[in-house]
Amino acid sequence: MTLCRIWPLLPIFGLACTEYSYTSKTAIDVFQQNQRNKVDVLMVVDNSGSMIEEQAKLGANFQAFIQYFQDIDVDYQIGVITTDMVNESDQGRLRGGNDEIVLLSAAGLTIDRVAWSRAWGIEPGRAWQLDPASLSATANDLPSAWCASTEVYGASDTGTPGAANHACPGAPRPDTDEPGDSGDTGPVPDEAGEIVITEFLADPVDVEDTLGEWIELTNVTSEDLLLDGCVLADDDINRWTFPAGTVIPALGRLVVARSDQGGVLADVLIEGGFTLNNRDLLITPGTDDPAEVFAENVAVGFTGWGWEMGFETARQAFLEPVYTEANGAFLRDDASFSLIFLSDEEDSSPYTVDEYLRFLTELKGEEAYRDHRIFNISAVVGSTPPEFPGDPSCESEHGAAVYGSRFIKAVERTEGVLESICAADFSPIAAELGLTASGLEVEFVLHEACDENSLVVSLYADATDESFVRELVKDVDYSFVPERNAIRFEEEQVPPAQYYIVAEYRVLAVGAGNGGAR
Ligand SMILES: [Ca+2]
Ligand SMILES: [Ca+2]
Ligand SMILES: [Ca+2]
Ligand SMILES: [Ca+2]
Repeated sequence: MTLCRIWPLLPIFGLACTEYSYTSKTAIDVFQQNQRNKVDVLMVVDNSGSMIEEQAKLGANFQAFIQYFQDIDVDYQIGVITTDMVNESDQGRLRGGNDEIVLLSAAGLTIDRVAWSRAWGIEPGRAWQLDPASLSATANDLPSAWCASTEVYGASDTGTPGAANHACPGAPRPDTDEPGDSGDTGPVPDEAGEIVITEFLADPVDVEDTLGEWIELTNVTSEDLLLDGCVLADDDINRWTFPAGTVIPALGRLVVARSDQGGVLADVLIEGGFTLNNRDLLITPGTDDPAEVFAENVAVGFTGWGWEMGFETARQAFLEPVYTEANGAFLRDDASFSLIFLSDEEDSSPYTVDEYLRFLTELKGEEAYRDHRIFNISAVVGSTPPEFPGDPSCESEHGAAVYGSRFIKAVERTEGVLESICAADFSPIAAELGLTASGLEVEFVLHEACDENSLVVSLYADATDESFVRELVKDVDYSFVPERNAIRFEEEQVPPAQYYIVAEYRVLAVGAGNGGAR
């Protein structure tokens, strides 16, 4: 039997050749794994009630999500918006730069709370400190009471952890008079007020955020106070309890730090990752501590409006002036675009799915209608139709989800990924979403009807004989899908970008089948 020469016919993607022998015809198909160099990802995360566990599960799986981006060196941008069309800080605006610190008593009362928004203009390497003239738990609710510290304590990070704050006049102030917009509607009366949050460093530059973030608390009473059972929390993912016996001295300060390696003399170390969000609207390969920023940004809270409008907020994200002013006109012409919905409700947006599909597809131009690698929609929603109308699509330990038929229609039309919001483990889901966004191909359709038993699949690093990697083992390294006459790779098996996959097989005679599989 004579096989046709593969080389030097390579590197022609998708080249097929066939030759005849006495008894059968043999085909050789050559595929090259795809390479997407740039990917823009917009995640639309439901911020209505009942979504908090799902947000946390997604946030914890950043590494699974970007593993394929890292493997093939994709230049990625990941932004997050909510499904909320009512709150003015939402409505399609990218998340990022919002966070809060809440100090709770053992009984759960708020001792003090400070929420900041992206409009504060928090820059890397600068602690934000309360003006000594505003030393109270209510006065510190207003952005105008805060300024960036101008005193350097480390190599370059500023702040006065454990020491008196300097007066604010002359120092950079927040660019807003609005209180933090991480879900609150204005200054919140603090119920106790004996301890005041007086300074924090959210984005250190001298060391990693995981090592260098800290919070300064000030006791404004003339008694030593015991912090047993007191909690530091934020509006969504962070919650940490002070160790027993922690005392903040009368009229003194306490520095709570994430490690003792940040150049700060810490009184208490936070165990378990209390995170202060940076002002990153987009996560990119250059983002410091991207997993933390991702977790904070997808933790969009649960106080959003009850009519979830994911398609409409996605549209608003690209309408002026929001697109340029709030979202930095982030889509790149030469990048593919993946839109990912995460919701346990049906979409309530005003227009038809077709209208949204047309608007979103046109962001990437004519070609995006034909090539879904350029634009696709994935969804983690209630993914199976209920048996009886009105029943939930699925239920998890965190509640029930409504069938997301509008999202599913968009997923099917753009060949995205559909996953269940009720899944217990989001790690494989995050990996699958990342795989789709990466543009790597998982299935290769053979050009001739393949006799499965004769199939030999080999992997090459490039278009030379010498780059032969190995012969792949069926049902171990790949599977054959008779229904589609295709070889398929599951997550861990997917060939690296730009590698060549060479399939040799006997062509089935007309009328023959693969063991009756059809
Ligand atoms: Ca306060
Ligand atoms: Ca200080
Ligand atoms: Ca941070
Ligand atoms: Ca936080």
